Amino acid sequence: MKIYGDTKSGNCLKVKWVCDKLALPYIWIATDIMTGGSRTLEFLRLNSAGQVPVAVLDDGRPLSQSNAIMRYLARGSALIPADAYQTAKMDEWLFWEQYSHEPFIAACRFDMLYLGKPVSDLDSAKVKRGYAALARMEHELKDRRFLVGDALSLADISLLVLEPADHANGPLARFANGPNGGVYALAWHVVDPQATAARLADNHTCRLTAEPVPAGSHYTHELLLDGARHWFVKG
Ligand SMILES: N[C@@H](CCC(=O)N[C@@H](CS)C(=O)NCC(=O)O)C(=O)O
Repeated sequence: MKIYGDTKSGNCLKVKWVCDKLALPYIWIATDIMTGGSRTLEFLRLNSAGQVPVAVLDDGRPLSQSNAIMRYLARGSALIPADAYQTAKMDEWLFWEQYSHEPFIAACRFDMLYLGKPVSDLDSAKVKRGYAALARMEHELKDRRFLVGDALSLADISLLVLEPADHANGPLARFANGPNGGVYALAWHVVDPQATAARLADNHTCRLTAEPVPAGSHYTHELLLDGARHWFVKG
């Protein structure tokens, strides 16, 4: 299987994490959306929406939309609850993510990470809606570790938030100190950072440190990927 993606994109990382978690083999095709990588004729044949991620199955059939890809890849695994009601609850979160979380959180991340905008230049309406989404997650996770039932599911993976180190004081930072370490702590259920670093080392500049960063920060681990810094809290 091939995955066309950009490691700065949360939607692409969602798919990547599912593959890594389930040890599914794949070839990562780095696609730079800022230089038209998702607008070439070849790419548009795979996804006429011109967006990553796209998975191309071994028989050549393409599949887009991060949550659809995750759902396909994780079929039959523990990442999708066996119980029909619980599965529907997972889907409830996935739809909510696309409508009420991703358009705001991902948009802010895009502006900061891709366009290099300072926090002060972010669209305040989007920041506000992003806050609201994270606040709801914090509330839901107050007394439990997972969004659905008592096990990790695609809902948790879809709603993970990565906060680039450069924006640790940014609009989303205050959620890092939430109950259970906040939504950030979920990352550790999904990503084995050592294995991820080893896997990515072939195609990416990737370094993992376990030094406390920075002094007084809630974060305990740092992953450097293609020059972008991702911080994680060990959950
Ligand atoms: N709902 C889609 C969103 C995909 C999406 O917005 N992809 C962005 C990167 S995160 C992209 O490819 N943008 C390039 C463009 O729209 O030209 C999903 O979940 O896969």
